[in-house]
Amino acid sequence: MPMPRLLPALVATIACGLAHAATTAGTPEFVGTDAPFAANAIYFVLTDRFVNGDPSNDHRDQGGAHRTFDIPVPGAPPGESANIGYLGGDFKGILDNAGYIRGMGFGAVWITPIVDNPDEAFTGGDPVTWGSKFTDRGKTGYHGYWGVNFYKLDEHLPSRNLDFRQFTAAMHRAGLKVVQDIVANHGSPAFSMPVRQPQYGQIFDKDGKLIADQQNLPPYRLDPVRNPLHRFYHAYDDLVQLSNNDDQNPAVLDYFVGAYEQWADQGADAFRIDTISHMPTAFWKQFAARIRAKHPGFFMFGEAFDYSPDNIGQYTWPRNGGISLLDFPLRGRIADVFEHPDSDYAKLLDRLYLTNGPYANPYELVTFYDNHDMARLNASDNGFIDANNFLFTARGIPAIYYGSETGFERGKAEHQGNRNYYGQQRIDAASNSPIYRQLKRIAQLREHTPALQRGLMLPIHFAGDQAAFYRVYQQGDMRQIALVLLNKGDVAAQFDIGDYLQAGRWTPAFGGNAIDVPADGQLRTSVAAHDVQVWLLHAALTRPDLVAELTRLMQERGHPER
Ligand SMILES: [Ca+2]
Ligand SMILES: [Ca+2]
Ligand SMILES: [Ca+2]
Repeated sequence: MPMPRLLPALVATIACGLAHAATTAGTPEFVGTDAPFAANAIYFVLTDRFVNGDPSNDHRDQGGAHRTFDIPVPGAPPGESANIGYLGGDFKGILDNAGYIRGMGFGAVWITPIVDNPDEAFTGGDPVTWGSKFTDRGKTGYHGYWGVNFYKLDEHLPSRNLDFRQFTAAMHRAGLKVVQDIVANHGSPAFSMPVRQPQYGQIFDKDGKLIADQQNLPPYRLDPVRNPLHRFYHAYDDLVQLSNNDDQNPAVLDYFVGAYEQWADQGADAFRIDTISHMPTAFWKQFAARIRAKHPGFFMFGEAFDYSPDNIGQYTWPRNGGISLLDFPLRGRIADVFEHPDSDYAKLLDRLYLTNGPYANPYELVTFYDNHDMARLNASDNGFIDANNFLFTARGIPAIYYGSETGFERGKAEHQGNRNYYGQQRIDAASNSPIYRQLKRIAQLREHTPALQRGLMLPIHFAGDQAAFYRVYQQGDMRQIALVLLNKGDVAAQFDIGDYLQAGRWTPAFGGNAIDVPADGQLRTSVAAHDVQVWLLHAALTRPDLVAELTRLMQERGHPER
């Protein structure tokens, strides 16, 4: 941190003066974020593992001696399985279930990378065994993160009359935005193969011309000075055997800006950026500026797989490109709290960073409890229900990994079933799961409640099995105060809320009788075990201590360097 400690206070003082000047004219604005994308909750699909909507694009005979379809991970215990081949999921499978996803209360679907990946299983690296990490031998590009031509769709994804442009258009008609997962740090595994394999370590341009080739050489043997095909890469390694794109080479930036502009032009609504911390912020600043020059306000969030907010906050700052992030630091605490019934809600509090935190805007972070790169949440059904009740009411943009709505493969890491095929049958039976039913209830509430999407968050009680906080959205004609009460205990809990409670008629969002709260009164209610209540008041803010606290939250909302 290059800034002296004094400066944040100075900046806050200036901001305070500005906010004051702006608000004297009318009703003050209390908003967590104005980013339109934050209105959506995200459903994250590993496309190949969701639903096979079109068997004609499965390419089951692909790869010859290194075939690519249906490759079980060896060493599975009885009754368990994992797979490192393609299993057939495609655009059609997602589109066929757009109603299922939309109906659950999601407004966006994040899909794994769509670009062309190698047509053989990889023969280098370390062998994939049950539960192993950072092993790739025998694996295919079913996950999409091993791009070889970033301008071309992988052949497993589209169907007749369903290319990417047609897919995004159909998703939009179904009320869903498409978040495209993008990679710029690396291509495919590029060395350690016993015999060189086609496409691995190579990159092709828009016209199919070879523009980079690691030639199965270890990075230190690359010769970018003399060999033009080596110039795309650093001559040192980064992640396992993956090629390491040279962020200093302007041709690399041009290539990726061109590719991802193409997909944005074809209807991608937002980007999730893979391995963002493996490229310097200078690269991302230029990348974001060029994408947004054509697509103003284009929302992007990065994956910096790091639980330290000190390390990752910088990516969100405007001077570094203003790219939001997956909220890893909060994710760590969410897993701690909801995997362990005896945990304390207070553990979440200090990872919210609601004032003077490390992020440009904590309300734009994408919040989650698991994904494809870590063990799925290892919680009971009640643990999932409690986690979802928190995720969909607290600050941030919730992202749910496919299958979590039924507790699919809970606790399982990558080569233990984390990425298993979900399939139409499980989707059709999802409503039998109590996790699904409660998720749908709270996600639909968020969908209809601006304060829960983008409102300021004011915590009032985080202790033991209970949490209580306000979410406040006051802008233009919209004036909404939500009081959220969470109980993760096994018995009903009494809440007596008086702190900052504005007088008025509070209505329970899930139905029931309103409560008329007098001035300096209390809202008293009992929240059932593993349940949530949200009370709403639609009125301008008048209670002085509440207004003062929200004004402070507003002024100190982001990092001083924002
Ligand atoms: Ca298919
Ligand atoms: Ca391919
Ligand atoms: Ca790198």
